[in-house]
Amino acid sequence: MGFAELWESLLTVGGDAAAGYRRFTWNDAELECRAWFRREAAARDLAVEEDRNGNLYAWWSPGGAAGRAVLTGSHFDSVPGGGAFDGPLGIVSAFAALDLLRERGFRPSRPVGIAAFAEEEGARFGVACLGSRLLSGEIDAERARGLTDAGGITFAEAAAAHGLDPALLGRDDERLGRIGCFVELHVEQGRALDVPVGVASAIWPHGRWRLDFHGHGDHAGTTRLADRRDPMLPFAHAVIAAREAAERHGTRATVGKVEVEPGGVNVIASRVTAWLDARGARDESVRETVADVRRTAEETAEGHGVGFALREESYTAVVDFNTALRDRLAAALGGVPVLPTGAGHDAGILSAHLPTAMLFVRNPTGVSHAPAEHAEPGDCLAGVEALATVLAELAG
Ligand code: HGY
Ligand code: MN
Ligand code: MN
Ligand code: MN
Repeated sequence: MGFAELWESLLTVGGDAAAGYRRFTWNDAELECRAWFRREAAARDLAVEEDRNGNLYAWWSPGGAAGRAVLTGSHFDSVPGGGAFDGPLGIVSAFAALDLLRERGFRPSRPVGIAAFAEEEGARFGVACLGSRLLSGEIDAERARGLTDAGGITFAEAAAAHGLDPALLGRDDERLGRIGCFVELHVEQGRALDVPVGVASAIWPHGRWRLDFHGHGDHAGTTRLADRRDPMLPFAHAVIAAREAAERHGTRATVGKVEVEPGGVNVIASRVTAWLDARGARDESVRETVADVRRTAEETAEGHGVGFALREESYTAVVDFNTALRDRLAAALGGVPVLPTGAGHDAGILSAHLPTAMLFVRNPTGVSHAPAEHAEPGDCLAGVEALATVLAELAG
């Protein structure tokens, strides 16, 4: 089956392209993607496994293939209102690349696997790359078990409902020992590529911080301004401070999610919870950005008699991809651009545990995490060819 048919067969799953996808870990849409994965793997006689952390694998291990596997793949889950390509492109391209290699009579000397990592966006449980962090031990299993979704369901409860044993969540040495390297193909999420395919050099440091503002709920009409302890005000200052700090430190700070309680039009909020996403080319400039936001939030919260707390929820230092592998792939592809990204990926998490690399496919809109995210069919095919070349190079 060619890429286009594979892509079409997956694209119909997982929500409304126009309004954006809502594929959240183990919700109906994401489960349909997982079922798609199992069908396509079975159709190719690939052995399917789901590991203790909810990550899926399809293995191609023909007779004679031995040694540590070459793993490719990506994730199915999306951000709320996300695009079609972020994640799924890497998985569909992996199946299409295997089809190409088989059509050309290629037989790998080592196993080749396709992975679908769980909760890469962290859109349900709040921590990005949760599946690959658990696999590699980059997150404490007890902390992961306690993560909750918007409905108050813990990751442990959701994992159990999915048939996993929550007690087993965590680092999987045996599985990691079976993987020799991981190469993730991903749609480029900025405007940096002007040719179909590129290779990643690095991932910017990036993190997520939770800001809690505790005020005093009261009546919007009868409460004098002098008597108010309105958490909305320090929250608003913090949002502006994030933008100003980002301009000052050359970083990218975003507040894209906020929860207000109780959320009544005629009610002064009692509490506001917001999340700060901050990234930049250098660790210290990211830290300085967050410190500036914290300072403004603390000062304005105090001035309004509002309690404030800031908590780091995840942080990933700069990821410099394995240069030998990166250069080997760029050479195998005949010399393609090598570029950094401000987007986080499972390949970034795993890079501390095994050689990893990333291929980027051009995105003409440069938009990501929104319905306008796009890759042209010709560039997708170039991505599949590049991935097939890379897999043949590494598993030959
Ligand atoms: O948030 C990110 O950078 C990635 O798309 N998960
Ligand atoms: Mn993403
Ligand atoms: Mn992604
Ligand atoms: Mn009333």
